[in-house]
Amino acid sequence: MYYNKNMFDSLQEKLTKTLRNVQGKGKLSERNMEETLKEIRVALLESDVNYRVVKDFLEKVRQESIGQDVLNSVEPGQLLVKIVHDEIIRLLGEEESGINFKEDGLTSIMIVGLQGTGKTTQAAKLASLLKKKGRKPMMIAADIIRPAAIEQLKTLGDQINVEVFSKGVDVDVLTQVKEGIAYAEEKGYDTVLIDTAGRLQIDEQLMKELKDIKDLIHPDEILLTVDAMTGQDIVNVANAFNDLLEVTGLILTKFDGDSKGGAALSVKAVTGVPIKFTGTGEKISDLETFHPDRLAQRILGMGDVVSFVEKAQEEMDMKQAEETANRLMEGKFTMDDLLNSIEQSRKLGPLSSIMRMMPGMSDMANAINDSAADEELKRIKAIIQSMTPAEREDPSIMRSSHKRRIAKGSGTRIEDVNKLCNQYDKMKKLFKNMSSMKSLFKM
Ligand SMILES: Nc1nc2c(ncn2[C@@H]2O[C@H](COP(=O)(O)OP(=O)(O)O)[C@@H](O)[C@H]2O)c(=O)[nH]1
Ligand SMILES: [Mg+2]
Repeated sequence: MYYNKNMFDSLQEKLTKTLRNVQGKGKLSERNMEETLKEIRVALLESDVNYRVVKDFLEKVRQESIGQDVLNSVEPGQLLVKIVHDEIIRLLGEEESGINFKEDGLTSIMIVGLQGTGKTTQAAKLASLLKKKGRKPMMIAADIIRPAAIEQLKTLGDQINVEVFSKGVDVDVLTQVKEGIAYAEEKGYDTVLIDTAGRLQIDEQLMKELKDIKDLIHPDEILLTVDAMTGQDIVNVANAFNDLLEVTGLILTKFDGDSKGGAALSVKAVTGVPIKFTGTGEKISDLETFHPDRLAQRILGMGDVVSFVEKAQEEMDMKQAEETANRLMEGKFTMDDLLNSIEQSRKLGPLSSIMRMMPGMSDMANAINDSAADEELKRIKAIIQSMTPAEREDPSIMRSSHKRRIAKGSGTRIEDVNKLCNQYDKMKKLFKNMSSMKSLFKM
């Protein structure tokens, strides 16, 4: 899970502060414990978590704490962190729940939700995700009140190379869906995503239309998009849809926004419907499978190492990385290798957001000046690019005159060039030592 902005920052800050106060304490007195629980309560409520959810949450934490004999344990503070962490996971849904695909034949997924919550966008994002996983998706335009809505879906379909079935605005919705399904079966698609209409508010007509579609095709999934920015009302909306349609999963959209996040935390607990995906931006690739444990870790400021690694693997050119690693181990390390590794790591995003995903680094991340770090890396890149191939291969051949030329060519100072050369030497030595160790141990 990768967040550009930090929806849960303020909750995280408060919780870590509270939990830090009790961590390291040899013993936790009853009064201490009560105080901590009170602080957690305030933090949750201030972050918009539903009050009943908060009550239940604290009750569970208290019970667990007593059950685990926190008051006498060696490091009660840490245990409390663990208990709170587990309870947050419980809130969010204990396990990941993906799409229920039919073993055989066409899987149908209805996407429902209020207007503007991101149905059409998520339909396309999901189609694209499924396609990447080797499925053959098609989309049906079932929001046919406005021609623009059909156009929007078609444009997205073109972008991701997924066919969109639509007979225009003159056909009624049920016919549209029915013919769409028949068409998908005939064409050998294995998944259809149905982009339905929404309204600004829940109304009878909309609900009837959705119910009729449901009764007609008995979809395998009914996914409800809810806008994380909506706040507390999210829970009411989700309840209303679920009561009528028995929603099978939630997609929390606009997770990249800066709402307080608490409503998003409550929605699973209140409705019982699992969160399946989060929408984290407007781009097609901004849809992520929801991992309760990872979000819980992040909320507690424990970092999100798993996501970090995944993100890294996704973005890095693995083959190139491997080649570089091999060269390093052979004791060959050129300026080009250095440049490559810098460019690879830049693909992960701004330094501060990378740091934020590491355990215990969030304070430091806040202190990082991304633009300064960026400047430094740009400088290094310019310097390396001003070297001749021979110099990149073996920087030790460079004399002062060469360095002056490079400084001039890259718009830097000769001190900058020297600094880079020193860093390079250090790294090279380090890798040499590593490779001699490797041969020593015959790894
Ligand atoms: N920031 C952000 N914007 C989103 C996200 N999902 C959708 N949007 C935007 O929200 C607006 C409404 O989306 P749309 O799919 O048309 O909503 P619909 O009316 O439910 O079909 C569009 O401008 C989308 O680009 C998301 O996850 N994050
Ligand atoms: Mg739409």
